[in-house]
Amino acid sequence: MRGLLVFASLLAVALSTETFVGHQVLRIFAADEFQMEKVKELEALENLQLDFWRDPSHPEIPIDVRVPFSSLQGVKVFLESNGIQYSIMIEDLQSLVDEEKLYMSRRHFMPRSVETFNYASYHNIDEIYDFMDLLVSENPGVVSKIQIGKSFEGRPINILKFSTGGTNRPAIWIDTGIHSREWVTQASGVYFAKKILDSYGKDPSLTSILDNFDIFLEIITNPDGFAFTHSKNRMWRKTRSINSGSSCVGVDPNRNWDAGFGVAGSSSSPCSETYRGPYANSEPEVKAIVDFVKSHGNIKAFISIHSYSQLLLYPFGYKRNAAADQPELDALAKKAVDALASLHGTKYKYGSIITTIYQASGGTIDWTYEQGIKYSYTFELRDTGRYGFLLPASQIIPTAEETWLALMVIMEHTRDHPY
Ligand code: 0X9
Ligand code: ZN
Repeated sequence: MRGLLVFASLLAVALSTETFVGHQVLRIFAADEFQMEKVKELEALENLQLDFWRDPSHPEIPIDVRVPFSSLQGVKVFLESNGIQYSIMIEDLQSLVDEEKLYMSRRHFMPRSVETFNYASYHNIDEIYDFMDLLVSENPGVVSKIQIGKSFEGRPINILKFSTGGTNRPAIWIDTGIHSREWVTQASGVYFAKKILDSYGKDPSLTSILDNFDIFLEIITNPDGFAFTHSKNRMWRKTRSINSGSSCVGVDPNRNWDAGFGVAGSSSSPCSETYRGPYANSEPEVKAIVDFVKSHGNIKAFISIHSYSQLLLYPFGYKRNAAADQPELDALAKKAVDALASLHGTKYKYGSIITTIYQASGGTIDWTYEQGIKYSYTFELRDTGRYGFLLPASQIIPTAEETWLALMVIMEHTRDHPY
């Protein structure tokens, strides 16, 4: 028996893939500030190894947390003894991970063209980088690839540039996957790339946008993290940089920007999922975008795409002050989420980050907004938590196509309101 156990653990080490056997995702309904504080006490206990998929925010928004098997009993007893309601949202996380793997493994043949690429499946970094090359080689007049930097582990950081000419035209930026485990976002990025090319010359609105603006699209914004979600740990969120003095790896790239860096709404602990890093722009993945945005100097809309929760958010995240353009940003957000809902009825909430979810400092769009990019938005795509980050592949296309409608509303408004 002992030998068998030793063998099993050796095997797990050899394969070194994180498993989630017995992990559950609990949905916690903290009814008031007191209960919220109680849940935060849990969050502070690092040995429980809790992974908050959705942090405590308002009493109306449930908290979602992945609990390893070894902590389950304790967490449930704690909640019950404090009278805090919860439900089990995901009974057995590993079975969802297994299903996703199985689905990916039986999907396909190597795509020889952008036409035969499987948009309804999740793909790894090699497949998406190959897709980008195919896209460029099939459409050299409209799309090109630019390497804007290298990740911590040395992977190229590539963006796609869609352009029909001109020099340093005003531009729209879209990024997906800055949090690596939010797989529906990278998959949607792939869909957007194809959609832009299919629409140019056919859809008058997209055509007029692309005749006046360049579009930059970064599909894999956190390449090391994304590779890691495929090879080792499906639930990896952060970058993969080594933290000196700690055995915990990675920085939250959405807490690493130079906007309210270090104030409340991020963690100073390298082991936290919201670790801000040693200093602003410490992550090469963030620095690459910062340098690009600054040297470009003419970006008019910046849209950073996350999942999950079904939200469309604008600045600020690090402070309570309303953005100077709040009325316009709010009205445009409403229009965008209405367009999004028109396709499949998917409901989004919208508002500023700090009022809609929670204080988050050092976030992408606070920085871009303070750089003068008025139309700075963050999406949180599907779902509201049934599957969370493990959204079934069957929802990729519906998610991407409804999101595209919202993106079009923001891009049209940007086109029609030059500043
Ligand atoms: O906490 C986050 O970074 C985002 N939620 S997620 O589940 N995708 O991790 C929300 C923060 C939104 N703020 C900015 N994008 N700046
Ligand atoms: Zn995210």
